Amino acid sequence: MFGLAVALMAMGIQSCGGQTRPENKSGHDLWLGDITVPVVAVNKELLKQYDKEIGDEGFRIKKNDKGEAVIYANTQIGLMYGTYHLKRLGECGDLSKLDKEIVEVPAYKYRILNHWDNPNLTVERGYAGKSLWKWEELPGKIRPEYEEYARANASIGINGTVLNNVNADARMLSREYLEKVKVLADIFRPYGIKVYLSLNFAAPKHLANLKTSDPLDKDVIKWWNDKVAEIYSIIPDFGGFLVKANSEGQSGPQDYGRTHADGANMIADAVKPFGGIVMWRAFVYAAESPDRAKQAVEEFKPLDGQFRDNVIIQIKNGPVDFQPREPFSPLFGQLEHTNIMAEMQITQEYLGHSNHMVYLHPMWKECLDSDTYQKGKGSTVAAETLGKVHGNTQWSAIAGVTNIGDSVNWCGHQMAQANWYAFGRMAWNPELSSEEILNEWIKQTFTTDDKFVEPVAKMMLASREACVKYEMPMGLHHTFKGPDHYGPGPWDRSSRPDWEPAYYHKAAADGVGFDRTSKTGTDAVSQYHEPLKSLYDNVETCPENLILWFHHLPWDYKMKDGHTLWDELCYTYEEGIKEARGFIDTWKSVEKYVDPYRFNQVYERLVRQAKDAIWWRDATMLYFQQYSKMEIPSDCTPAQHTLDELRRFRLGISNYETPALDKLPEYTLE
Ligand code: GCV
Repeated sequence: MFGLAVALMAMGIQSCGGQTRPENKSGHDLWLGDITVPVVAVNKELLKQYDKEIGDEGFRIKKNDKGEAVIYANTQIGLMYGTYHLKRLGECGDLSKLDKEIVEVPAYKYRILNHWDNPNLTVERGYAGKSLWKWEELPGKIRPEYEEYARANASIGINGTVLNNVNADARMLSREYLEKVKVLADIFRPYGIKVYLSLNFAAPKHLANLKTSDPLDKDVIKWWNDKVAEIYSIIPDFGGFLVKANSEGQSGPQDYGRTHADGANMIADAVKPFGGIVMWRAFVYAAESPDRAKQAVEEFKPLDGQFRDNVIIQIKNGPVDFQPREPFSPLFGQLEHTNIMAEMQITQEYLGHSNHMVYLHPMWKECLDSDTYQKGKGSTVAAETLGKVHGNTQWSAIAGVTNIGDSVNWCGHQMAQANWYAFGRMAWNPELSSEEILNEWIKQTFTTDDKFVEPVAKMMLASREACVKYEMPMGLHHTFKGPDHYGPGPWDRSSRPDWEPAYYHKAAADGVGFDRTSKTGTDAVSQYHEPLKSLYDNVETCPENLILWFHHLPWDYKMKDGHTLWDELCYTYEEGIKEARGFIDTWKSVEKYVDPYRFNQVYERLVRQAKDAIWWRDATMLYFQQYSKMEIPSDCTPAQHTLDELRRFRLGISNYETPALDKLPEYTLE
């Protein structure tokens, strides 16, 4: 029997070998150390000759002739990753995999979490309490959570973290805050994690009272060069910057008549001598545009080839904004001479916050596996972002907007930790299936007993598609009420047309859906390469799960199964409701395998999720009914509220909160 040695303790791994359940010092639960590991010997060897195949972060694990597991790596960090891998095998009951040599190398070079945390401890779109970073206590007081966070990330291969919100407070670059950031960087360093910061493009004005922040102004350039040198004198391995510029009110180079390339290159030149990178976001859109989904390509394609080599354009998975289902962003297939990376959202901004159980890996994998056809078949989003399509793998990167806060279970919902875990594992190996990753997480977090693992995995694997069905099926998108992005409100109004649901669903007497076709619509389809362009353009071939993304169709349009579009929408919502209802039964059936605290935490949220599913259907279909004048089929769950009641309902939460379970519309589950 194999197992792990006490040496693992040095890695902060709790190899308990006995029967007690280890606790993190902070009392916060993680997948690490929840399950006992059989204890035997492990040797770790730093290779004397550089092994090119495994590089700086990879490792090999081989048995020696005494039958011990030996981890080989070129670096301490490689040994650490190998150790965590071995621990994972032990906890998942997979030690038989050691019968063959194991070689693991991370796919993406930069595997980065993005925190949208503010200095005042709020977290934008954060649903797990306040920020983990207690800025007011730093640098003096160090909380145990900081190291636990590092261990958790190291165990899944994360090697970078952007500590603050992309809607960036300029103060983060002040000396005062840099001293605080240094403390975190020092804690994370042994775990192979570099810190990065989001910058406010107008920092020269805010922090140094310069008259301008124009990226071509010599004083501005000097200010950034000096600031970057200061940062590296405090944090020698600082990773670089993430930038949201000229988007949603953030300052940027366009304020001075300059381009995104001018802005990004100025920062890139400053960090280049220190080995830093700039992740420049492509999340840009202006209120006047007739189609928000087209704007990233319109702005960034003309700049292709103008960015420095240490700039990576960070692109959200879909062309609009982290909706439950979007087609992949066409920008992934439009740049040839520019580094690109994907930004996934781990926090469930649009998928029920931390009230809903939604396992997100299938959504991310759907994006990474999508073929852009840029250089013919096989130019998948994964291949593009790994740099394989254009033969430039040096800057491969992937980012995930985290769901981590200071709540006792880190992510607000017990099951949401699976998304943090899955993001790391996917960044390490995008080929792993949703099921493989999920099984690992469940086994390490709860139990390896099949009677628990199988039904829970089945339920979680179905959860993303269920969420699409009960929130916004068939390509509907952005039908939320209010900027909190929790509940339905297809009628909602805002200060900008592109912040109103009607901009996206376009429901009217003649039908529903956004016409993005080439002949009658915005021609967004032309941003995709063939054969996708024609596939999406033609209503006959457009996948029905995206049909209302690309087409505006009459309510009585005949779907492939013979239903009218109206009935199909009703029945798809109904499936979502049934599936969400079924999750409660599944969870009840495994009660005896879970401690009461975690059982109840998940149970009460699953009940709310099922109620929210009916709420979504009621609000959307009752609203659409005003235009379609068609009846909801009698074999669907009856509506429990009138449209007027739902329109009057106010959630009253900020963009930093998840709604309390008892503050949501009353619904009865049969
Ligand atoms: C950090 C969406 C969110 C914003 C977020 C923005 C972004 O619009 O609602 O809260 O801002 O995306 O990704 O920059």
